[in-house]
Amino acid sequence: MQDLLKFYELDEQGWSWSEADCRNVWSTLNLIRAFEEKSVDVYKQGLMGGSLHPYIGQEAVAVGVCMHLQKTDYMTMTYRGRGHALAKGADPYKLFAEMMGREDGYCKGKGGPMHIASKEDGILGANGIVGAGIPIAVGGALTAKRRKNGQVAVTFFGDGATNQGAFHEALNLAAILALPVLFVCENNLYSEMTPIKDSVLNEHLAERGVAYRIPSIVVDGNDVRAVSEAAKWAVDRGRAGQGPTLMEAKTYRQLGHMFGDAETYRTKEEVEAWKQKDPLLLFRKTCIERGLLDEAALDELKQGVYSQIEEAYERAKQSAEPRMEEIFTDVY
Ligand SMILES: Cc1ncc(C[n+]2csc(CCOP(=O)(O)OP(=O)(O)O)c2C)c(N)n1
Ligand SMILES: [Mg+2]
Repeated sequence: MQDLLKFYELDEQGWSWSEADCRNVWSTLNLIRAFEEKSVDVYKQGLMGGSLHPYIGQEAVAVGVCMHLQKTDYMTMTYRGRGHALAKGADPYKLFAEMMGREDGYCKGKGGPMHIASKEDGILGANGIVGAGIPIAVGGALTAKRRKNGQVAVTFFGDGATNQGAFHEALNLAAILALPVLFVCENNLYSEMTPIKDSVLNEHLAERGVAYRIPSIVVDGNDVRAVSEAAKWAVDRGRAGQGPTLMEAKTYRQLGHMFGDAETYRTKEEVEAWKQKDPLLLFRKTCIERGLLDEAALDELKQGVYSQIEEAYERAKQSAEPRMEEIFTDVY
């Protein structure tokens, strides 16, 4: 049974991305970072409603996985899900508009920062209920399997969500029906303020997939290259009708659980040590060391993305508030 558990190690010698691949990945990593930084800034000014759970530090997981998805593939994610939406091709303008309660937002401004859904992008929804997106993705995978068209479903959730019943039910059903779904557990070591070691005895959460006979991979979630290669393997299995995969990506959120969280539960040294393993920093270093992109090219791409985010925000700020006639539409 232990054969089902894999510790994914990147083959440094065999790794080869083109300059174009590196440009795309670097741009998307920065797109998410810039979007999240801007969101924190705007939130501080009181211009956004709801709660904001920043994704800064975990970007490599969304980018490494979503680069293997098509628009038609299904995806669910948590309240920390704007990064995943961007990685799957969502429009930053419509995301900002949603977060600011504007008519042009993905859910016409009624969802806010925690509830992004977009049919045209295959995004079945971010979710404020811990673990609730997991069975929804399994439903998407069942649809995909019946269509027999190679579609897959991916669900992103946290370490804390693996203690929810919905996680276990969803894994079992996906295993028994051999559904094309990739379960991505972003283990950022904390569930709100509770360290994972105080709630789970397993050293690796991927062991939980093995219990349901699901191939399960542990990967460095801050190395976008490793996440990408592991995700490719899993997504290809799904498309080929070989069933589900669980991926545990070890990562870290650099900011608090949510905006305004009193960070008394972890040390400055711990946060600092993880900042040294920042996913953008690591990828930048690789591009330079391998001679794929130089400092100037990396900075130019980064600046372009930061300007794009600034423009999207300014446009969203000027956009229309929902009309009074919309007050009872899309409300259940
Ligand atoms: C069913 C349910 N229980 C509790 C909560 C409160 N809550 C919100 S986020 C969170 C922590 C979840 O941690 P994890 O799954 O590790 O995800 P992370 O926030 O670290 O990305 C909790 C307990 C909730 N939203 N839903
Ligand atoms: Mg967590």
